[in-house]
Amino acid sequence: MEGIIVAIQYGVYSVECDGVIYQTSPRGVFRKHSIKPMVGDRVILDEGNFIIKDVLPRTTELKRPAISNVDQILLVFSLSEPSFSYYLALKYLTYCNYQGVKAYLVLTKTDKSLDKEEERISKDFGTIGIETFSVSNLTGEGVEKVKELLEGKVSCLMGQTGAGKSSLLNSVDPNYNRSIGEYSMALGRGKHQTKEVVLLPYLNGYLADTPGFSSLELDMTELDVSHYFPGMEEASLKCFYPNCLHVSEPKCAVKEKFLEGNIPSIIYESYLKLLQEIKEKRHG
Ligand SMILES: Nc1nc2c(ncn2[C@@H]2O[C@H](COP(=O)(O)OP(=O)(O)O)[C@@H](O)[C@H]2O)c(=O)[nH]1
Ligand SMILES: [Mg+2]
Ligand SMILES: [Zn+2]
Repeated sequence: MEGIIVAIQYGVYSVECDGVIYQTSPRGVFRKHSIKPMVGDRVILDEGNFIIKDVLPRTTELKRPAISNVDQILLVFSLSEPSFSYYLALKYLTYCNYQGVKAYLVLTKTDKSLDKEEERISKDFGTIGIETFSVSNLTGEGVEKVKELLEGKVSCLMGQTGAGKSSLLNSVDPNYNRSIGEYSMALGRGKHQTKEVVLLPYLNGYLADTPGFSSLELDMTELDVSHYFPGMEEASLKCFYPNCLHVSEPKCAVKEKFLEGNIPSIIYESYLKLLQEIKEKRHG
């Protein structure tokens, strides 16, 4: 019978089949062929001993967080503690694009935003085709809109520790009872509360809570970034030089679009910063 791996904890694989959770393990032969089942995998359980006997082909596969078959990613960023970073948000968005998974920006802690910062951010990201949702897990404002987005999909929450991912899950359904990390002022960052990837059932779909991380190492080249940075995909195909990095090359369609269009300069500056970071990492 077919099921889905919803959690892997201490070598125990939890597989959900028609609402029933089976605590099982993969067939020994997987290890020999170095197939490592992951959370999100659609699997076939043996009818006799309930061992995982087959892993069905994946539609998508993310390494960090390790999860497969995700339909959409909700990039959760808080407006304060930690404060919003255009650069980080764009870096994550580039990663999602590169992985071929549709991503949305979810801004949390609107109850703490003084100058309606979320409206400006939402407008800025709209110029590069990114849809933004704003929520407060404290007042519940904006949560209904997020719920609509989740129905019938496998959605993965991603973002910095302390951004409010687990809180958002509890806002969506208090029965999840996800443990919430206290944001530590002393450390300047939240404590790791969510330790592993888990899939929670939600209205004909699933929601994945993931551990937050403070840095994201992109396994991408400069050329990858120059193509997958949000808003650049289409224009980058029209640049005169096929390997154009959109920095100072002539007849660059991306620079034209970004500098002459209404795209805020902070977005193009974030691109240059990301490009520089990748370059330094690759060339030492
Ligand atoms: N004021 C306010 N605090 C929030 C909101 N969302 C989360 N928090 C707080 O932010 C901290 C980190 O939340 P948590 O959900 O554990 O973040 P995670 O690490 O992304 O899962 C906790 O102290 C939450 O109470 C919000 O919308 N408004
Ligand atoms: Mg968490
Ligand atoms: Zn270019």
